Amino acid sequence: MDNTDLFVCIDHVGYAVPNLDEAIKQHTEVFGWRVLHRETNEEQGVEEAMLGTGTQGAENAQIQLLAPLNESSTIAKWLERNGGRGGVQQVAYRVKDIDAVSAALRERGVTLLYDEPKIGTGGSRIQFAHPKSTGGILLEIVEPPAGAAH
Ligand code: V0V
Repeated sequence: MDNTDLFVCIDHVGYAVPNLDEAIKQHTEVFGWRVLHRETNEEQGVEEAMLGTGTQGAENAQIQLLAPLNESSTIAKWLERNGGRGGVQQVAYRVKDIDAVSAALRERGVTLLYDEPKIGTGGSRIQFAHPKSTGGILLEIVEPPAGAAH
């Protein structure tokens, strides 16, 4: 796989937030985003919302609000380290073939967190690169579900 084939675009930027409803209120009423999708992901320990603009659908880059589902959630740990305040927790790159991109990244020395991709927003397949191997950014790679407008 050559360099030009790795990523399609930025899929979303993930913000850790202490309270999902309050964050949604701010991002919709102040910033004018709209909630495109909301779900709970038990495995990832998050309650989340995907935000987009009124004229754009999920094919465009989105904002992902991530609130902790419980105290052992990775988002709870992140917030604790950040003095309880929200902030950018991750950047997600969209890919067409997560298995091929994962293999290419591993070959290039990037540390991926999972042996196999896990299930993310809306049935997508997701994988993460550890911040220690990306220059300090928690990088998600996401393959949208088949049939999604991506
Ligand atoms: C930790 N570190 C980070 C970081 N989290 N650096 C940048 N961005 C982050 N988000 C740093 C931390 O400051 C430490 O640096 C070092 O990494 C190791 O810290 P740690 O105490 O081991 O941190 P943990 O235990 O919180 O684990 C970090 C990892 C964890 C990345 C392994 O957050 C993880 O498993 N993330 C992947 C899953 C995830 O984020 N799920 C929630 C989103 P020093 O102090 O050693 O220098 S779910 C989602 O996105 C979905 C469902 C979706 O998009 O579809």
